[in-house]
Amino acid sequence: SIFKNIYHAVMDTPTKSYTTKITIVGVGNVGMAIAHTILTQDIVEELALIGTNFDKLQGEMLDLQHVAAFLPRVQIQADTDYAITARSNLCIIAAGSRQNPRESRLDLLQHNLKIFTSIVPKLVEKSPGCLLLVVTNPVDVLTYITWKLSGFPPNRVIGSGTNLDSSRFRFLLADYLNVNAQDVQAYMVGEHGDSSVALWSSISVGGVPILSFVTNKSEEFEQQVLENIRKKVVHSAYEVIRLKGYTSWAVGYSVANLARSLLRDQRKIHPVSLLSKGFYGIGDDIEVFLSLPAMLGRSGVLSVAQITLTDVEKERLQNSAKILWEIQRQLNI
Ligand code: 6V0
Repeated sequence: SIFKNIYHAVMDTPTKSYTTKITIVGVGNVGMAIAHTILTQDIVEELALIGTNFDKLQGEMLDLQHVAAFLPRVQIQADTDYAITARSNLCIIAAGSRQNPRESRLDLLQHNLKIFTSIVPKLVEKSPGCLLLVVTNPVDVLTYITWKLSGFPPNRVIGSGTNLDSSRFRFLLADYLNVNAQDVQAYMVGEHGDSSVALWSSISVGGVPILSFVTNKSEEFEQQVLENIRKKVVHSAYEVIRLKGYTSWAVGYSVANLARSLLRDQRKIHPVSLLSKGFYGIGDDIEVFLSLPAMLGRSGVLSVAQITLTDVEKERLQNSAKILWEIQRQLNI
């Protein structure tokens, strides 16, 4: 060796692993954007990639390994065999079909449901103590399915949900107000998709509630502008898909940001898909996952923020829950 090991006689190998490990299932556009972004965040020592095409996996692995000279050291493995996922702290599922331009997220469900029944039990077997983070669409229903298939307590099963919608929302508000998006606090909650709910009542910019200063201007005009921004958020995924065929970078950053909050025990608030029964007037009998602002840490969902909603917001959220519940009732799981 080019290094002389002076501790040879006394060096011990600890049995417990102190490394942090993430598995990503699905190495398509989204899975690889997540993998790439995670590498830039310095949050893991090990990364395992799982897919169905061995050559594609090896190619992606090599391409990422060749970044080693520029980024913190991460041991990267890629295989079709789940053995490489053992002892992961966090497993991210981005496998499955994506919507084509004329398809809604819910149309995807039947196809991706079948894929999940083959993925989730294998992840759980190899990493019984992990957190599960679902990205595949329709993300809310698939997070519910993952929860059912895993047998995990609900705090350890999370969907990326409206974390991405919220960052789109913050970008559009910041663009309109000509401020920095990082100073805009704004949440979209509910379904990641067509029935998502913008929480106008809690938006603030640098601590100034947005509704208090738009009412100083022409209220009706501003309300219309705000509603158009909400619509734009809902349509922006369709727009990106229409233009470039898929979405990748924003979801990559959004999921890597969630991974950081979880694994580094940041106790940050993110709107993510979680078991929502009993919150915000959603009935205890309605067992759905949808996005609410939640505090995230090493144990997954630590708590749910109690934001004061207007009656309209509450009604929209409960409506989102009912839509998902109806869909789930038709599934045979
Ligand atoms: P893609 O590029 O087609 O990649 C999907 C990958 O999944 C392919 O590489 C497949 O080989 C792989 N795959 C299929 N079956 C399996 C299996 N059984 N095991 C392992 N891998 C498998 O799609 P893309 O990456 O663009 O999208 C992936 C999913 O993310 C789709 O469902 C999207 O709708 C969803 N998105 C979710 C977002 C969110 O915010 N939650 C945002 C964007 C996309």
